[in-house]
Amino acid sequence: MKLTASQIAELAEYLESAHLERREVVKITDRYPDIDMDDAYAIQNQVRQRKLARGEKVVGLKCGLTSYAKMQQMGVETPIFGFMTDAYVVPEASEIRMAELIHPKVEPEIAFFTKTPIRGPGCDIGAVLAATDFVMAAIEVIDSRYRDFKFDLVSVIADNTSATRFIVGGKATPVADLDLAKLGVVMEKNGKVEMVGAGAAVVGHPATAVAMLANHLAASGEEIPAGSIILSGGITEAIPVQAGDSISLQVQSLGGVTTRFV
Ligand code: OOG
Ligand code: MG
Repeated sequence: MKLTASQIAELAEYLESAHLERREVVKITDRYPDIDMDDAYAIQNQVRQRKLARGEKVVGLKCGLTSYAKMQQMGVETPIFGFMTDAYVVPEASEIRMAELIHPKVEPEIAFFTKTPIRGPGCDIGAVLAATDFVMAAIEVIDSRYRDFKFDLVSVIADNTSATRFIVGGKATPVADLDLAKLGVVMEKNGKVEMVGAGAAVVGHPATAVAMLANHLAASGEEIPAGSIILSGGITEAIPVQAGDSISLQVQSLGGVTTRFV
């Protein structure tokens, strides 16, 4: 770790205030170029503590930069992880107010709902599937607190991996008869196809991303709790949205989910 406890607390306040006040800020490495991954997760943890103190409840966790396209773009080989609170949940087919966000983008994901805890180290696809109650189609809305949505790895980890909203929908489907790697995904904006992909774009298999999350948590003695929602990571690049845009995601075998920005 390169930062002191008070620097970590200060940066958590800096990022959480930007989130609450919906404004973009200079990325934290501009001021502290030596921040390492442990510092970054420590800042994210304090952002989480601040939200819990505000009365929010953690409902799930997310994996990010799991698609080969995004990883290559960022020059990284491991995904990043964040948390989601009840304040990030958007009911299916309801509207998302642009006034509550900075410069949002949407991405297609597969959401896992856990029925038993998932514990690393050594967690693999099988352990994840065995602990999964069902999967659903999900649209994640990401909204980096950094200026122009530009950041480096440690900055985005500290900023809770740009987490802000998510919508799940379609059919809650048990995984037993699904091949998640082969599921086709089509995302439309205003009725026009914008992104196509398949589950395998996420580290070969979306459940692998969840296993990596469990193994990451194990390093600090934590686990994925039962009853969690896990977003396994964007299958394609994220697309920017504006007021008036309708987004529709179809995932093969899982059905569709829609949302609208106003
Ligand atoms: C970081 C979060 C990425 C995903 O699914 O890859 C993410 C970002 O690109 O802002 O949620
Ligand atoms: Mg995502």
